[in-house]
Amino acid sequence: MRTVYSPDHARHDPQKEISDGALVDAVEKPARAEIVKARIEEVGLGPLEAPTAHDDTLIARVHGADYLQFLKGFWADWQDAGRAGEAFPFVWPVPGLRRNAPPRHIDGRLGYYSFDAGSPLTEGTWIAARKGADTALSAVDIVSGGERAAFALCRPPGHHAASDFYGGYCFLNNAAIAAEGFLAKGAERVAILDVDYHHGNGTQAIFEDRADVLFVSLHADPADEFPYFLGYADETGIGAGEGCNINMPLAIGTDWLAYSDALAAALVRIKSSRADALVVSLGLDTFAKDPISRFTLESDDFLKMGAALAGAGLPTAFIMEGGYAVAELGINCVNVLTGFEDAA
Ligand code: OKP
Ligand code: ZN
Repeated sequence: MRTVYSPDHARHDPQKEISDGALVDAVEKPARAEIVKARIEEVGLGPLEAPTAHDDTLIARVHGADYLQFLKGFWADWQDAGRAGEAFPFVWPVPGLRRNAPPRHIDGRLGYYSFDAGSPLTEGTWIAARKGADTALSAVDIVSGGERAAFALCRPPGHHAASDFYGGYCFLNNAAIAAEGFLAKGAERVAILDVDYHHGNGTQAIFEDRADVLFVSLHADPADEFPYFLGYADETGIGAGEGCNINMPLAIGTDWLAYSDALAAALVRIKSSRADALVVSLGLDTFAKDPISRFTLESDDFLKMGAALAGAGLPTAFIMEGGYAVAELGINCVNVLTGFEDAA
């Protein structure tokens, strides 16, 4: 399998994040992508290729123009305001306040375009995220060119980013952009399967009123886990998209036995959707030793996950999302990809 990778992911190198009431070491680190790259090389998964440059057309189908402008110009604005360190928002326009236009003040704009205080915005965030979108679109190009599958080693992740806000370590929604890529290449319908431990609230929000993109997500019950405010089973889609959003919240402690049942059900739904292509939001934070998550999958289970995904029988773009047990992240991620290849 061919992998798309850019060293520019490392331009997003947050040092600290706000978590559990403290400023602690950031977990969404460049080492995550580097250990996956090293494992790809170690097992000889296939070539590593630089992303090709794509213009903003498909990104603009996913994100608002003003949000993109905010991200692109943020670091200069932050510096103009006399700030030097990593940026964290601290006030949000929740229901009861107004969210009709971005405020002038940088702190107001930070809150306007975000949903959590746990996602450091740094000097290199925009370039890394933008290159991540190119990475996702380049994987779609490879698959559209005839390969059964390709892997986009995106970093930072994307599935929490909605059309006009960031959060959950995510800034541009790479999986959503990949889905738009398949549609632009002629797919009539695309399925997105999100196997990250956390609900992909951004991806859901982007597509929940549309029938051309089916979103299916397996994740920790949001009543007990981030992002808390989306991802419940009764969110089935809106308007034309009714029936095209499927959330499968799973209990804290879920193991492969229960997980694989839910995955099989998700794949049945995807197979019956007549989708022309599959985007997998590939988070590896369902791993038992993940430091911020509470499922109990083991490394070998990721081989079985890959084989199950191949059973959908679709051209597939894998998009890297979360996974924070860095020492085992390369093994777990590449296990999904080799499990897929061996079964495809
Ligand atoms: C991003 B992805 C724990 C803080 C957790 C948010 C987690 C974002 C996960 N104390 N912060 O879905 O892997
Ligand atoms: Zn996650």
